[in-house]
Amino acid sequence: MLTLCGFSASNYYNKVKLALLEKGVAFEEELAWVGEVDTAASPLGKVPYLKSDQGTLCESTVILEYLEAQYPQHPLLPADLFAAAKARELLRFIELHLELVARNLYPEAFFGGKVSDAAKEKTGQQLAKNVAAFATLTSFSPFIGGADFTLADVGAAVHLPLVSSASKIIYGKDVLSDLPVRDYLKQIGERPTVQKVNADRKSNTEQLLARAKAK
Ligand SMILES: N[C@@H](CCC(=O)N[C@@H](CS)C(=O)NCC(=O)O)C(=O)O
Repeated sequence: MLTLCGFSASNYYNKVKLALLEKGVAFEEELAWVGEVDTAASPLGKVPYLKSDQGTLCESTVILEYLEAQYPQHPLLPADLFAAAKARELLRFIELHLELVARNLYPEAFFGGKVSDAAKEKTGQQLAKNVAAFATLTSFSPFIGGADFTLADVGAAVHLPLVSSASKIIYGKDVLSDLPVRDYLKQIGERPTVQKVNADRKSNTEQLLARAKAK
């Protein structure tokens, strides 16, 4: 049995959770807040990490690749190797060039902290450039990279809402608003798997905020 460790407010945790649900692979969840992580499994103390009969794995994309290879059912990568690489390209873009850049804004956007004006400006410039580049790779017809739901959609489902809301809160404008992201998220939000992830995210976020208040 696989055990997914972390917490459901985390977008990286939800990326792996959504892939497991889409693939129909049985798993259990183990709650591990930041600061309570088993660092033998995740040496940087980050979530998610996966426990399996063979040992533990951290880094969400590594876990996704392992799941694809180990559980071929309901594939989330096309059989054609080039098409699969294109899906990975899109996933990498979303994570590295959108989510990780927007993450600079999260302390102020979501956690009551402060981000300097210089950091906001630099992040805004990077996001503008990266969103324009990202747009050239997307299709939204109907899925983010084309006809099939792939790992790129798994990443998009959990990361794009945060990029949108963080930029909206900090700049008063959603950096993704020129792309059909809202309609796309609405459409994939109809999948039962995405609904489950989002419902768990909401209740876990309430727990997270209550914990932060109590500290
Ligand atoms: N590259 C990592 C990123 C995971 C990550 O940043 N997780 C956040 C929660 S969304 C975390 O654990 N942050 C705590 C920390 O960095 O100390 C992955 O893909 O798994």
